[in-house]
Amino acid sequence: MQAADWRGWNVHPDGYPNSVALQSFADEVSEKTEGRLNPRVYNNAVLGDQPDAIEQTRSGALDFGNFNMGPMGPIVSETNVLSLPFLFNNVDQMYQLMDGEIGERFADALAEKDLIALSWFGSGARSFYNTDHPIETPDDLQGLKLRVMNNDLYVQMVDALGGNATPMSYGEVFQSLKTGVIDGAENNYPSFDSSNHFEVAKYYSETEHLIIPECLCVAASSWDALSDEDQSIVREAAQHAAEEQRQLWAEGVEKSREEVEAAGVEINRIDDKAAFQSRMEPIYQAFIASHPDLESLIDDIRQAQ
Ligand code: GTR
Repeated sequence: MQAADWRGWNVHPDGYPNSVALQSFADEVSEKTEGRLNPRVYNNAVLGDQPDAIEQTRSGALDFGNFNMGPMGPIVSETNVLSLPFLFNNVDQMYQLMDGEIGERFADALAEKDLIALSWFGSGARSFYNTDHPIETPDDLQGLKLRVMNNDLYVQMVDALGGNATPMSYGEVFQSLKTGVIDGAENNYPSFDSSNHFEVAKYYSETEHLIIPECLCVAASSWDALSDEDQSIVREAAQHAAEEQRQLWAEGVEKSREEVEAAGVEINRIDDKAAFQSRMEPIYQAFIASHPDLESLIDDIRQAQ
């Protein structure tokens, strides 16, 4: 077989847990295939924004990528379940479920759309931040213009909380915060930190409304072109990368939290999230009404916790 160069998409900068783990994946694959396969990771979304990169990977124009299941929803409808707010109780339970039979169900759905999910990365819990004031109750979101990822469920989520949702690509958020086009956004600590959003948005409120897994996904056409031996090497390297990412993630969350706090961000914990959760009920009901086939998957996830 001829040597293949694989191109991989990554939204994050150098040094971010995912970037480090993706590089380890690339190195392990090159080494163990003795150069038959040479993956190269392109950081900072230089190959396009996330919805675009997902499509490019489906078509085989890109070979792999680390994708969040949020922007995956419009393409692989089953993965929308993972964008339902407050679905998982915590990150550990998300990992446990995604590593088991539940995760296989999502991987099957992705495979039907030509994406081979080889392992699951974490992206912690996402919370709201803004330039104006702390969010303590849902009423504090009233009237705030908030950026969300590209998925209609997030528009519904922000609407239900009284804010105005603006779907926008990740790369545009910093400038939009600075110029006042938006008042805030939502993300985990490492992204809030590495994107520099914390320089503008000085209030971070721990709503922890979304715990969304991410995949290390390979294009089906690139995967099918591999020998059995190389497929096992790639799969194993992806699993090692996920182990490393989760470890670095856990450390990174704490580090980023401390860094943004030291930079003057006011952080508030929200011990009782019930007021936020109860506003999400209509979203679950509408989702189940329009996707009755996915109700059992939601039930299985809830019951397993
Ligand atoms: C990050 C996630 C990215 C991207 C980004 C965003 O936490 O890792 O894949 O989805 O958030 O908000 O667009």
